[in-house]
Amino acid sequence: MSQAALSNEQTSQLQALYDEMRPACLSPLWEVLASLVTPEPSSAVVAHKWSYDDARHYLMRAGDLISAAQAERRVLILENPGLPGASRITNSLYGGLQLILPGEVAPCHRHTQCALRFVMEGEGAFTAVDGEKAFMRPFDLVLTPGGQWHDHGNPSDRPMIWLDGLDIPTVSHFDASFSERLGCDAHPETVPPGDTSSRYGHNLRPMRGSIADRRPSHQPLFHYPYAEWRSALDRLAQAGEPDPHLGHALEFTNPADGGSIMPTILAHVRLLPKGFSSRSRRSTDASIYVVVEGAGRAWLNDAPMPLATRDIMVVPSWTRLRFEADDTLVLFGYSDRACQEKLNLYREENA
Ligand code: 1HN
Repeated sequence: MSQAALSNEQTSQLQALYDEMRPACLSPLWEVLASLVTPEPSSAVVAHKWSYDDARHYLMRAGDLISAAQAERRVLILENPGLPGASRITNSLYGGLQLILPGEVAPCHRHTQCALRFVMEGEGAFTAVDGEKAFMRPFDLVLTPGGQWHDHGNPSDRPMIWLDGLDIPTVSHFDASFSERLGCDAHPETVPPGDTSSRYGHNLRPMRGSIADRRPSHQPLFHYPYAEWRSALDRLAQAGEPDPHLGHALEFTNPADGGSIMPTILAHVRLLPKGFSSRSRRSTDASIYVVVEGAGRAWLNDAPMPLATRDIMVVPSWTRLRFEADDTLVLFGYSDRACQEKLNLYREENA
């Protein structure tokens, strides 16, 4: 509503009108316009950090009480404190910590939602995508793109824990969710582990239309091993100065088109050299960060957030953010930037 004050008489007559029209499913725009169309992003999402050890404690307790098969997926949702009960870490994205104990399986299913897995702990469990196993190590990134069958298994002798990042709220927003179970624990093995990385992981792809071109053409690659991204980051750091706002930063790309890993989610890693202080920036993509290595702090709208290894932090849209690295700080991050760019919504401001 504009600033011009309403008379008491007007207010009470309007209120009577609102009461009368409510059963007809009509309501006045002028009462809500300012909160619908804000001059800049205004979010219910709040900044928050989960300490890995605290979350792990509860996850292991859940592990004592329910099996992965019983739960279908044994996951603790990282629920944004500003969105209680909404099963989301930001308004568009979901985050959770999944535990799979030695010998367990998480049965095969597929759904519209796109998922990433970022390994927090353990080695030797696998995610199988369309019947191809990707054996996972700490800080590997594994994708289960929308529509592709996936199951998990842990043949190792240690618990395996990873961060799940999905676009569940985005898909819900469009009421476009489909899912189905395969009806057995594991998809029959289709190819040996590593087959997709051999075919699509070296800036080359099987000739389109040839019999070797067997993966979905829009989303072929699904394993981005830590050993590869970490050494790429090191080589980038040795090659030049850090970007003043981002440090040394690399986006994970989809080899099909050079764009983001999945249509709704962009993921990246960055390295901030010891002693580096980034300049402040803000962007419209609320982001989730995992501290892979090192220690330091983030400043969110001038409030400090200490960072230690394996901490998980969520930063709301349009929050001024900068980092200080006490030790070489390595971060993994994911956000809905890929989706916002497609909708021409993405904006950033570098101070
Ligand atoms: C899912 O498919 C997985 O496959 C994990 O590991 C978490 C949360 C909601 C919907 C689907 C998985 C999920 C999920």
